[in-house]
Amino acid sequence: MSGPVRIEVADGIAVATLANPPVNALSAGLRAGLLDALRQAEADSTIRALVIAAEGRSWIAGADISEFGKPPVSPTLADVIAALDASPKPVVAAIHAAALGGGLEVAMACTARVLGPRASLGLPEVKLGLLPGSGGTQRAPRLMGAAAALRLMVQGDPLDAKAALAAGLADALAEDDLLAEARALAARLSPAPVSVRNDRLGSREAFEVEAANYAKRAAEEPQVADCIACVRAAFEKPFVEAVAQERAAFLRLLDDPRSKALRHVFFAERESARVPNLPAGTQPRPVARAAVLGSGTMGAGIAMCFANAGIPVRVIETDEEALARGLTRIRGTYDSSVKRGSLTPEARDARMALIEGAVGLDAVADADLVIEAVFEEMALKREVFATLDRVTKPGTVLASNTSYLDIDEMARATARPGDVLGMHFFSPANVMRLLEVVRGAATSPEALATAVEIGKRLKKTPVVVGVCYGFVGNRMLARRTAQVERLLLEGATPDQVDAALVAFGFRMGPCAMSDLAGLDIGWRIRRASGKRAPVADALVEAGRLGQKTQKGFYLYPEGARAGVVDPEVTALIEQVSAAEGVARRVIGAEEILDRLVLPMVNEGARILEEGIAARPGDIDVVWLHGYNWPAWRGGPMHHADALGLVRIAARLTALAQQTGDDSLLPAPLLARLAAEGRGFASLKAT
Ligand code: 3H9
Repeated sequence: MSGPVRIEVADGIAVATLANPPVNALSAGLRAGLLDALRQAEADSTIRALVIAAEGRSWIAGADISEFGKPPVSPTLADVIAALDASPKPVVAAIHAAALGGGLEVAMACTARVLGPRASLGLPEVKLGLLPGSGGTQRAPRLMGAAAALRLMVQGDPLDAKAALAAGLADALAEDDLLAEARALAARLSPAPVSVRNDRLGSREAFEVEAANYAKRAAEEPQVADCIACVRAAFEKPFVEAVAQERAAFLRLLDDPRSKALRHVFFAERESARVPNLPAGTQPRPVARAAVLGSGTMGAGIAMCFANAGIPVRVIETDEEALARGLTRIRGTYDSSVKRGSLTPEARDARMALIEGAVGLDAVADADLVIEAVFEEMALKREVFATLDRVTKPGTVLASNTSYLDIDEMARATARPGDVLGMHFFSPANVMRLLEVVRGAATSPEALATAVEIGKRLKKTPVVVGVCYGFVGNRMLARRTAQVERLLLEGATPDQVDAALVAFGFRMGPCAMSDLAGLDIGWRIRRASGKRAPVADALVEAGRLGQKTQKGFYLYPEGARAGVVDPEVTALIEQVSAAEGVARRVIGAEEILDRLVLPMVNEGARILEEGIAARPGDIDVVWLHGYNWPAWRGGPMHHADALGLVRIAARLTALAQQTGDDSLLPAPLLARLAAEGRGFASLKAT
């Protein structure tokens, strides 16, 4: 049989093998193939039972997410599941790998489930802003109990084979021959639909206790509230009515902008990992050893990323004292993880054993990749790259962790600019997932592929960007920071500015963030480039450097983490406004939000037009993983599309007029797309 489902019959048992690469998503073809297999088994009197097996890295990864929002194509998943449920012959799922979402729903509609050792079973729909929509909210409670089923759905993380078996989701674990065991089980079973059993639901009390754990999330995430309501319906309604409730909730959530944003994120994250314009067949160079220059906050964090990934790394400093400080810093971070219980002492020791300290640049000689994290000063960087060129072996990838500076200028300090690129980690480097991989004018495809590959090995989300001041993330952030300064000068207070972004979904506002990072960082950068920010400068000059001095935009009495409003700051800002000749006024939350977010979108449009980012989704991924943009808002460019570019262009024009700041005028690309009635997402197709 052609198509994604192959059927073989032997000894009265039919085995339907699914092959729909890469992950066996339940596309229309796979659904039709499954239904055909079921019909064939039903119609053929020589077939006693059916086994559903699959090839590839997943058993079934769930519904085909790319079909969501498009007109439904028959047969639907509901049709397939209804047919499984009503099958007059037993059906056994032989699960060798991930059965997720709709995949697990298919498995749960079978008579029994046999797992291979690498199987994993989960209902991750909440992560896409959805709930299991093909009976999962009713069958999972009937197999594993309502409380455990709710936990599986709300947490969204899969169970491994042993845990799934222990939870009651599966009937057997096959250590050797999965198919043989599934066939043997199929031969002796009779059909027994999960939908009609209620013996394992567990107590209503236990379920309500579990549900109470998610009260806060349910208030913020509609899909969590729906999971709770649907599982509760398993106690209160007949199966068919509860499934109808689940279906209605699924369709409502599918249309919710928050789910659309989360689905966009799913695809944008995967697309950003594909490097644009890389010649076919480009191979990354092997990296067995790395070296990091500098053991300050960034250098130490980067070295830990390598050790965490099992890659030996040498940390290089200019003198013994600095090196000792750096290694103590690393050890201290691991020690706190051990104290928190997130790392075992053995794992800490194993990681520390991969980190070797050395003094002097000669120690990079055997490294396959060197990342410099020295002071942000071009003259120093040039000197470092010139030396690296001399002391490293041919083919070593030479990377800078600079946040702003020109990679091409650093590359020109070497005789091998093809090996030079940027690897911009975000602080804290051992925690933040974003890695901006900066492609210089001369960077070779192999060096670029190596940096991206190593980023994946470090469990980062690499995004390839071009050379410009601040690359993608910091360049856009600068637009927001400039607006924070203007808003404060014109009448807003730090807590009003922060509240607007927190209400939008950020965990922290920009003023609180500056206090955390230290106001002196921006101050030093401004001094070096001859720029001013009257409010922020005045705070630094008054000794208010942020949390480390217990006062910045806010007060931090006795080292408190959350700042409190300080009337002294309000008075100071008012003085600065007067000195700058800026009249203060009350600024509403809506204007604050527009002025913080829309100039960033505008800069994103310029970044796209200049080719600094290849795709709007890449910009979104940068903001999601480098700056904690709320995932359910999809990233700045997705958010812009959701708001509508016509509206944004009009608002930016009005803001430019109101403030006299021409940089707020719509960027040409934004203006053009708005005029054509298009969004950033449409750029993919052109
Ligand atoms: C659902 O089931 C709803 C139902 O309850 C009700 C329905 C009515 N659809 O991640 P990878 C693509 S909601 C379409 O790099 P890995 C992915 O885009 C669904 N495409 O592989 C990528 O494409 P490309 C619930 C999908 O080995 C390629 O496959 N299920 C889907 O690192 C490889 O993906 C989920 O949420 C999909 N469902 O990880 C599970 N899944 O190569 C989502 C993947 O063009 N999937 N693709 O970039 C995953 O978590 C991971 O993909 C998985 C494999 C763990 C399976």
